[in-house]
Amino acid sequence: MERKEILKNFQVESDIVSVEPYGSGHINHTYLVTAVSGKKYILQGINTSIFKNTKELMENVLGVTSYLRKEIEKNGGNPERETLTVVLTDDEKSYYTDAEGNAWRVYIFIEDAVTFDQVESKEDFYESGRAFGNFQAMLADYPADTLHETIPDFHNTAKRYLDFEKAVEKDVCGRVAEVAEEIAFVRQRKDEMSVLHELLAKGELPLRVTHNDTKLNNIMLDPKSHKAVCVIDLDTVMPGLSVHDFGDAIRFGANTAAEDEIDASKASLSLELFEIYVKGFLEGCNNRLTEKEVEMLPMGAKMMTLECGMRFLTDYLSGDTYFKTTREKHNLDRCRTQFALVADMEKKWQKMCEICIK
Ligand code: ADP
Ligand code: GN1
Ligand code: MG
Repeated sequence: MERKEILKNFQVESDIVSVEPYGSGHINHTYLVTAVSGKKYILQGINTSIFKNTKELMENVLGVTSYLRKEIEKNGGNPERETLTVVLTDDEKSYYTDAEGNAWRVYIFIEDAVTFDQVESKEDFYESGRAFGNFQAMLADYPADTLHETIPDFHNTAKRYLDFEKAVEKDVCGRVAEVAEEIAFVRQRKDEMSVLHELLAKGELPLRVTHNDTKLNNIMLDPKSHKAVCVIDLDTVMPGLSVHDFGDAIRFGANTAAEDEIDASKASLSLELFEIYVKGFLEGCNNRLTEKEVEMLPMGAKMMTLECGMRFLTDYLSGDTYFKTTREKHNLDRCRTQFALVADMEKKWQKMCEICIK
């Protein structure tokens, strides 16, 4: 269905002049919408093959954003700018399903704020850490049992490993032979994959409301003040581990190479950025993390990097059906940068631990 037609079902201004593809997310189909008045919106086609239950997904988004709105007001902030605002449909629904069954939603566009696909300044990275930590702190008393699990076992690394082995076994594209080295890399680290969940099961790590997708381009920063404005991409807000939120941000932002760099030898952990992020994240969490959580931050970083690399590899083996790709072997390149980063973290392990517990 034509996108301007889709917008007619939402409470947006009627004179829309343009609808352009926007952003570099790997999952949803995002468009920047501009009205004659200059008012802007974000239109998103929700990826329903990944998020199977749109109603539950949007219940989470509305629940979390209305809670955050109150928290932000309490702190004297501007909720229209500091959290996402869902624009409802004409019949007051949070999303619209078109004739082909595609689900669409609209957010108010957050003005004078940008997202980065790589760290351009240390201060920005520190700010992003503070904001993701603060996001967790603000949701500390959110009724977690009302949240739907939008993607079950999202950061259950051991379960992700089983999915990976299934993809190896099926080898639907005949790509297994080409990635023998990467497969061996994963298998060598199999035993570590359950460590964090075991600590959770033993009650040594607490279950919190977490974001679960804390990469740098899921946070908007003010380009003038360099302050974080808004945490976005709330599709995976679910009960989870704080160390995973920390770790996913490190995986993306403290890597000296882009996630999809073709030359994986450029990937390494910047200990300087790691240290800055630790500081920002701990401050943002209001120093509420338990001693065990702080001790496990390096493990969170390593597991998120290994898990993500394994997910890219699984997708490559399965014919690139999950993550958006724009070139051949895109997922394989992504996998290789993640594994190179894991290997570098292993070399720098001692330093990473010292930084966290000092
Ligand atoms: P995906 O799940 O595909 O990553 P996101 O929700 O992260 O989708 O959106 C993709 C990109 O669109 C973001 O990285 C950001 O640049 C931009 N974006 C999303 N929501 C907004 C918004 N409300 N205001 C401004 N830009 C936004
Ligand atoms: C996806 O949606 P986006 O692009 O912010 C993915 C994350 C991965 C990331 C890798 C719902 O994030 O889990 O870490 O790509 N999101 C989902 O870049 O699978
Ligand atoms: Mg995103």
